Amino acid sequence: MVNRHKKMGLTDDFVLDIYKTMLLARKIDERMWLLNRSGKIPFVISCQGQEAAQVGASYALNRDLDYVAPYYRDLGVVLSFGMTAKELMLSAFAKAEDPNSGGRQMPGHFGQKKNRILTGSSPVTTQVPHAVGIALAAKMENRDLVSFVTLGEGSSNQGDFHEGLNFAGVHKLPVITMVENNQYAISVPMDKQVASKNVSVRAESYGMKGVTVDGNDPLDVYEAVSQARERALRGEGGTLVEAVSYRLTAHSSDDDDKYREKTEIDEARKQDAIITYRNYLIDTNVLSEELEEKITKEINVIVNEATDYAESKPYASPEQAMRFVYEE
Ligand SMILES: Cc1ncc(C[n+]2csc(CCOP(=O)(O)OP(=O)(O)O)c2C)c(N)n1
Ligand SMILES: [Mg+2]
Repeated sequence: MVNRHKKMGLTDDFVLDIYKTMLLARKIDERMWLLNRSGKIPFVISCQGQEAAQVGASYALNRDLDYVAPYYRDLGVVLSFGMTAKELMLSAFAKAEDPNSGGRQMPGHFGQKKNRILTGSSPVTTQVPHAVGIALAAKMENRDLVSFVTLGEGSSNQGDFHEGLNFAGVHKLPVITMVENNQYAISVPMDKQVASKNVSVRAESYGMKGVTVDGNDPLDVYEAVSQARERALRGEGGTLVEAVSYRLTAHSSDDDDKYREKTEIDEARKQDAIITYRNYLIDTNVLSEELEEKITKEINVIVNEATDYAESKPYASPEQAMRFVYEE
């Protein structure tokens, strides 16, 4: 087995940490589905199938400095940037202590100032011009940081995507845009969304570099985003990264995905990075079965504690409903 991470100059601890964060995201997500189906939380929108892209990309960024404008599936991004399992569960239960919105927003509307996670809106792609704005500020203030924004491939057909990337291209702004191509926009498959072979080719029209990577391979994504970050800091402008994987769950807890064949999902599950990356770590002796058991136990404790904590906390008081809406 070729030890790719060593060739890339990455330590065993670092690549193991990527796996732990991916697994934590998956386990939180799976718990949320159980809570939803047992009537305890109202809504889930999953990261399942996209953890490798999300965590691989995040670990290539400076997680103490860079800004992120994530989209609703980015559990792996926000966990990497310091949001905790407890905080995510508080949001899922819509409790007052939820740092994202105090329980006001649907889950998946991430936002946390202390970790430089920009708050997002429900209309898809609005985060792109926001992230470009951060990149403009970074350039104007001569700060050595990048802004990182994600979206789905379906969302890359919205005007905000074109406007944001065009502006970033003209002004050579340090923004990395990652399209998480999971092959579907709710029920619409990729070939009914986009006529070009892939999304990354659009980069050329914005005068920036575009690259398509295997979204099931965290190291592939890591490499592409690292290079994008270096280019951005050298003043060479933005990059459009397209990470191709597959949406392993229905669009959301309210979607019945009968529009696609079960065999297609089964086939995609064979490429699930939670399995393939785990196998890579076993083959390169980073992970052993004992260590895996220990990690799984630790994550179970984190997820259980987060669930119990969030469930026991109070909802916001009715008087809070108008806060941040009207001047007080
Ligand atoms: C402007 C806008 N149009 C439509 C919607 C409804 N909507 C929410 S998610 C979604 C699909 C987006 O697909 P994609 O960008 O591929 O992301 P994915 O959910 O597959 O990760 C749609 C149409 C919305 N939120 N905002
Ligand atoms: Mg999609």
